Amino acid sequence: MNRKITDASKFLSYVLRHQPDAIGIMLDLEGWTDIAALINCAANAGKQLDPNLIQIIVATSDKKRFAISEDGLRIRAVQGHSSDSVSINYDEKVPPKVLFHGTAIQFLNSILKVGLLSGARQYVHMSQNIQTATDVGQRHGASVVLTIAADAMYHQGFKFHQADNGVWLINQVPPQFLALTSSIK
Ligand code: HQG
Repeated sequence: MNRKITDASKFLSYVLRHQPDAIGIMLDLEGWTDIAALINCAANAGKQLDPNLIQIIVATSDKKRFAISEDGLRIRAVQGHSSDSVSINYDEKVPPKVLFHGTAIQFLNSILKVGLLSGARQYVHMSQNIQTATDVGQRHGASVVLTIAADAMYHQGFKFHQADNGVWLINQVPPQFLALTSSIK
């Protein structure tokens, strides 16, 4: 991916997930915003976007971070939000037996003590495969992968959701449902 696309993609993540106020756009509860208004407000803030660049970002995003509405007029981030103005009504979904969460070794003691917390984001993010979890953890330091007893949690009433890009979401994971992945293989 070239530099211009990466920069614009990071900018879109910033305003569509975290700080819409930074450029004066409004996100609705489902996270959607008008593409024309987004382009205008971005330009006023000194960031050049155009419909073609936005289409390329949406189509080429490795993690399918964004979606465009069927009428082509609106865009949203499909998950990863911290903004209070967004409250996506994700369907509840039955999880697979286990899910994985990649984190960095320096967070491990705290996580094993109090569980996985969503922190600044609205949800804890989990993946269905170990490689993705490993990559996610590596963003913060030396990666360690935790196995989440999703099936057991589900049967105890915890609610699981899955965003359109496949990322699994949950409010929190108490420590008793966590294990180091290598130790249970
Ligand atoms: C950790 C990327 C201490 C947690 C990725 C993580 C993902 C705790 C960090 C998405 C903790 C939060 C999300 C506790 C959790 N004590 N640390 N009790 N509970 N943590 O970035 O899951 O490229 O908010 O393990 O691919 O790393 O943005 O979450 O290390 O899908 O599209 O606190 O972001 O996608 O970090 O990543 P993050 P994450 P994008």
